[in-house]
Amino acid sequence: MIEETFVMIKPDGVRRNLIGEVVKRLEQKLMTIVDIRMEHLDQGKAEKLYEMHKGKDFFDMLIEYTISGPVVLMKIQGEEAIMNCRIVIGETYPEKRKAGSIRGDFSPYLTENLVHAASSKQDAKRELELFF
Ligand code: FUP
Repeated sequence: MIEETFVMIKPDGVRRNLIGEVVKRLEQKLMTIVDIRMEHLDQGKAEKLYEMHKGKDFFDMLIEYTISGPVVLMKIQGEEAIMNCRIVIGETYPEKRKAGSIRGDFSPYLTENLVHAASSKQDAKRELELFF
């Protein structure tokens, strides 16, 4: 089933000139970018994106990192796009990441992990409404 989802290249991905790499990997998985823009998120928008983590010990650090530079916001369309974009970006925890995923190939860190992708249908809808 064709779905739409939200993917964001985080500030470290932009700083490391990995925009093209991320876009290439999404497109080679047949995910289509239907909208894209660059933005430097303010604290309010970053806190909305990560509202499910409010109150956790890593929340403040996560927000500070998310607003540390411009990000690339993308609306992605494709077959089972929510699941397939998650496969392309890789696992949350470094010990679970596989080589061949973006996080697995480019980030050894838990927080600075280059890219975000919505992890459920509800999150995809909420995040797309927040940014597009
Ligand atoms: P993910 O969907 O893979 O980005 O992971 P989560 O929604 O669980 O977490 C959001 C972000 O918080 C992740 F990108 C990494 C970061 N994080 C931490 O910094 N510390 C933690 O203990 C858990 C997550």
